[in-house]
Amino acid sequence: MSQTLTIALSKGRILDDTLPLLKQAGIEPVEDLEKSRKLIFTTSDPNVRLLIVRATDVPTYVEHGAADLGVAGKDVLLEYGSQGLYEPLDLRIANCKLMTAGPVNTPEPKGRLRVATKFVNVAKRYYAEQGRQVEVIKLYGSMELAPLVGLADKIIDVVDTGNTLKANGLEPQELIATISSRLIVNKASMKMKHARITALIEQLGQAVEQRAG
Ligand code: PRT
Ligand code: MG
Repeated sequence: MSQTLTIALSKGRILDDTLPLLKQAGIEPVEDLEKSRKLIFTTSDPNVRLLIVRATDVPTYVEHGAADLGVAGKDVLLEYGSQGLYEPLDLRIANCKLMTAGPVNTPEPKGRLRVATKFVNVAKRYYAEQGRQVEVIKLYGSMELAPLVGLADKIIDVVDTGNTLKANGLEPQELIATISSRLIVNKASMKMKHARITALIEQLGQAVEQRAG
C-alpha cells in the first residue's frame, strides 16, 4: 500500500508560516505556490503533495479524506466542529484572538443584541452559555461595516493588531478564544498511514519547538 500523503493548506499567512515547518520535515514545494494558479503541488518528497484550498474549506477536505492532513485556524475549527477530525498538534502560527467588538463608548442596546459574524456557530454557543438572547446575522466578510451602518450592534471576528477595528471606530470587547493554527488529520488516514503520519507529526512538533526557541 502506498503511503502517499496529501496536505491541505490555504494561501496567505497559514501557507507562509507552514512552509518553513514543512521544510524542516523535509517537504518543500517544487515551485513557488504564491506565484502559481495551480491548486495541486508536488514536493521534494515524491510521496507528499500539497492542495491549496480556502481557509474555511480545509476541515472539509480533511474530514472527507480528500486530504490526509491539513492546517487550519482554531477559529475555523471551532466554527466547523472538529469531532470528525484529529487535532494532534498546535503549530503556534497565525496567532490571533477571536473577540466580540463594538462601536467605541457605546452602551449595550436594551433589547435583543444583534451580532454580525461569519462565526455563526461560535456566536450562538458563546451567547447561549451566557444565557443572552441574540440575533446572529451571517456575513462572509467585512464584518466591521455592520455596526457602522446599523446592521448589527456588535461583531465577532478574529483580531490581531486591532488596527482594522480601530480604523472603523470599533473596539475589541470580550475574548472568546485565543487562536493559533492546528495540524488536523483524517481519522481513517491516521489508522491506515499511522507510521508515516506519526513520524511527520513528530518532525513538525520538533520544528515548532525550535521555532519557539
Ligand atoms: O481570506 P479568506 O476569506 O480566504 O479566508 P480567511 O480570512 O479565513 O483566511 P486568512 O488566510 O485570512 O486567515 C487564515 C487564518 O489566519 C484564520 O483562520 C486565523 O486563524 C488566522 N489569522 C491570524 C487571521 C488573522 N490573524 C487576522 N488578522 N485571520 C484573519 N485576520 C484578519 C482580521 O479579521 C482583520 O480583518 O485580518 C484583518 C487584520 O487584522 P488586524 O487586527 O491586525 O487589523
Ligand atoms: Mg482573510
